[in-house]
Amino acid sequence: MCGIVGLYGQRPVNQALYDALLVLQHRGQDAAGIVTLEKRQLHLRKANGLARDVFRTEHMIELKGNMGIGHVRYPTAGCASSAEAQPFYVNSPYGITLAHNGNLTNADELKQDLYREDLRHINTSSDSEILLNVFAHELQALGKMRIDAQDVFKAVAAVHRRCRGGYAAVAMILGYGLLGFRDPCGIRPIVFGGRQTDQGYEYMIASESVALDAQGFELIRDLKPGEAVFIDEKGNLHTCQCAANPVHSPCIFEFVYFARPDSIIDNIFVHKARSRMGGRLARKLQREWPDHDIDVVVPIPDTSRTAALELANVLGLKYTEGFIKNRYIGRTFIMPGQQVRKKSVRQKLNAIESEFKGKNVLLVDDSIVRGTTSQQIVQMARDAGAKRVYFASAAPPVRYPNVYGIDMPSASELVAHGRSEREVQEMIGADRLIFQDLDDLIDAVRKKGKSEVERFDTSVFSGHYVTGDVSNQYLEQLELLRNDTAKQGREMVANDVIGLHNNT
Ligand code: PIN
Repeated sequence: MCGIVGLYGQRPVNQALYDALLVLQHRGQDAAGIVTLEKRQLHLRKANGLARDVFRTEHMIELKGNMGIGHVRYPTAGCASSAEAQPFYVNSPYGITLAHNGNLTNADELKQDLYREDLRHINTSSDSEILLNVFAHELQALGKMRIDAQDVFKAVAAVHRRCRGGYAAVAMILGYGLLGFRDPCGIRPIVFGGRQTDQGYEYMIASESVALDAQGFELIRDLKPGEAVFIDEKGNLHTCQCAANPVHSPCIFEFVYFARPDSIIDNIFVHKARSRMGGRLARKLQREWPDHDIDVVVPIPDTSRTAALELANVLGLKYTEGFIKNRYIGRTFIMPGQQVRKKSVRQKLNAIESEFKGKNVLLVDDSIVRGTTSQQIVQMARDAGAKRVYFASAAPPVRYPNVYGIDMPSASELVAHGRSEREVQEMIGADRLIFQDLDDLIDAVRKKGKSEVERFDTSVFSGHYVTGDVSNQYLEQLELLRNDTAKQGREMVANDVIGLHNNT
């Protein structure tokens, strides 16, 4: 999962892009990058780290120009080296730079085709570089000295025909304009908006509407699945449906956990969706456990608060903040050759004893993924004196890996993979565990059928992949790439190269 932003401005865009990346920082803390366009010259700064660490005054001064794109990375495919920070650039045709959120499920095949047929070299293991080169090749294949918006859309249509998976992207084509596009299932979110300034009209394209809000851009709308928007050099907006059979299937996990609660995705308020999740879960609890003995509802900060509050309201139970999160938890410094020390949950969260002592508490979290933090938190509640510790998850059990750009653990590391709910309850050590039902989650997000969304990508819960082309062989490869042992190996290589850090 990553955050992307593109800006067509009437004045320098460096500060506005930086501010947008800060607002999108929750989508990725691994690396950040900005590229701006000044006349016919690109200025690029990208590196590993948080946006605030990557961009110093000396970099900002160099990021000149009235148009630009930015990216914050959360690694999905590929390793975590700074060479994979985005945006990526190709000099031909015209000079194109691109930033991408998502994951291509046919990246290996595309890489081979690019090499053998399109005679293009891919220098990293990032599928974003692949996406850029497919787009560049298709634009080049038109064989034109000068292009217009329709040509750009033809190249996007070809990208949709060749690429599989989830992708939302922003790109700049030198001498032509700013482009945004979304995959034919609309899995990853992307919106665009505008604002009037004294100098003229400006456009922003971004992963989440919150990036627009923060700078006074009016949300125009989400890109439709398969759609592209193009703002030409003169500031004219062009839009086009570039996919043959778009079926809107946004990722439901954005609503469960990843997106900011103050964002609106596909016309759905994320905050409201989370609140409805709490309501649905409360009604399930009432149905299945009418004679419960819960004294108090305690959210596990931060995401679950919205659902936990509504759950407590519906059940008529007391809601209290029993865990305090350390906002200043920083990076773990490691010395050369030393293993990364994982920060324990106790360093991030601390229990307030008075809220637990002698009580039957219902802990609420947005989801249970690995179950490792859930288990530690249950133990913390017991240590703080809780009589009984119950646990509620606002999402169903996560049983399958994500292949569309969310950095989920491999299947074998998911606590609910191949386990019953009862077994998960035992693993995390709770006295009782209640999960949201998938139908309830869908209804909660869709506002009981009122939204235009046709269906959601619910693959991490159901194992059903909306693009219909995810083979067992692909999932097996993913298991090898993503399991902890593989990750540790890559981390050590990356640390040797960059000589520092790891944010845990
Ligand atoms: C964390 C939100 N949320 C908490 C992420 C823990 C799963 N975990 C997914 C629960 S925050 S575990 O609120 O945004 O800080 O199941 O993997 O242990």
